Amino acid sequence: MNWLPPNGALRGIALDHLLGWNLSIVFWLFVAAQVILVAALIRRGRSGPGDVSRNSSGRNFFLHVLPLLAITGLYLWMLVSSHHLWAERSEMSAPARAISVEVTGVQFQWYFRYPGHDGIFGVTKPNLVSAPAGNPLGLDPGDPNAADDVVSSIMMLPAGRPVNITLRTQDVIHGFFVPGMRLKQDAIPGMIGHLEFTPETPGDYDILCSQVCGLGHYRMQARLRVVSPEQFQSWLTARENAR
Ligand SMILES: [Cu+2]
Repeated sequence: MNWLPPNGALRGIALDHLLGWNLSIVFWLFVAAQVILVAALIRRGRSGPGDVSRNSSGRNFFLHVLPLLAITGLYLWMLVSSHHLWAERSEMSAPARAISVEVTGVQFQWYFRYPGHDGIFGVTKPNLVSAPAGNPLGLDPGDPNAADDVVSSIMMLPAGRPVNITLRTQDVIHGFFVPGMRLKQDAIPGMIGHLEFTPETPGDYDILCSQVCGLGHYRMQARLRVVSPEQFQSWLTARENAR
């Protein structure tokens, strides 16, 4: 899987391996289907025209039922193993330790909001949304919970801590895509999405939009910076005090 960008998330390598397994299984099933198809055509060609009485009723089990059962078992394994891994990745073993971030897609930018000291996201109102006035998410100044909210255009995260993402969009469908974290989910208008992962390796990662969301789609990019817990705390504190 060396065509994938370097992984920085917990269980990311396991996901890559599963992807590799699934792709190779599907590839060899495809090859086997083509071989069987060609072999059947050759056999039928040799038996001559009009000779359609040959059937395999006595060998039904080995020819039909057994391969069907084997393939069903294979697909069940793929289903169960991927669900198992997804549950492991999303598992919030220590919810109190998880850090909450709200991700909002806007044509053509990503915004990241941290709830601040109180741990509660303040109320936002669509009629207050104004990027030129410095309030791109429409934070309500009348709500005390909004007073310490931090809004950023870069996503800062501490390494080794689970992240609980709330995903929103202000206009059209956007796709929150972080290849380095093996993360991809659509933000749907009118819905709130949830996504969990744990960044492990400090560094910079690309955040893209995976849905063609308009003329500026190509430049809808942001940066995820994974730093040490101390660096993250000092960044967050500086942002909170700046408000
Ligand atoms: Cu977009």
